[in-house]
Amino acid sequence: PRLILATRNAGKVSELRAILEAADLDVELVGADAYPDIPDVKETGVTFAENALLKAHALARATGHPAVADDSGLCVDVLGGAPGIFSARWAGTHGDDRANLSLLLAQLADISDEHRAAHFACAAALALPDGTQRVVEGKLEGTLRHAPSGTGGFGYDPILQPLGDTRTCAELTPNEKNAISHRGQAFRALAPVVRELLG
Ligand code: ITT
Repeated sequence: PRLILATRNAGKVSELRAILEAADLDVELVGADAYPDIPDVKETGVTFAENALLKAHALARATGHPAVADDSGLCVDVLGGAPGIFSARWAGTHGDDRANLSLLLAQLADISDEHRAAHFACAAALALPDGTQRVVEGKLEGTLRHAPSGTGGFGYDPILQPLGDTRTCAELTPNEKNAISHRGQAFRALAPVVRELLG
């Protein structure tokens, strides 16, 4: 069967392909780019799980194929969990990673190292055209650097240093990041569910 990757974020697409291919599912992974006429769904949920389900259902309904979606973000303790579900548009323009990261660093400029705890969160949703749905979550804990470092990954990767590492997520190889990341955890947990429901 065909499994639609219900995301238009290129960074997510490459990570999802690697994570789901390693799970060795018997599916054909097809990006949302194959369906350019399907409009973007409004992310009106108030949680990562709600938004992931909205995206998965929209693509499953529109394509007639099962779809998986990711909703994710960076949650900063000292900001009460912000940017959270607003991570992709923290500085105003959706998907402007550079502006989002700069604004966040400016907001945290006076915060000392011991108060820079943060985590990446990811909700991974599966929806079938008949309305069946599943959602699972993953989390990567770390601390925020004062300046970006590294060129890998996307989004806030250059400033999040996972607990137990001396590098930022942008300094990890793709495989190293996927092995510990919020997205890796969530989609590895979703893989057996995909296998079960899509047989
Ligand atoms: P889709 O809705 O099309 O999937 P999006 O980029 O709009 O793409 P989200 O609404 O889930 O997706 O926003 C996720 C944002 O959170 C993303 O733009 C990054 O800024 C941040 N983010 C999520 N996962 C990340 C990761 O692994 N590394 C760095 N930043 C991440």
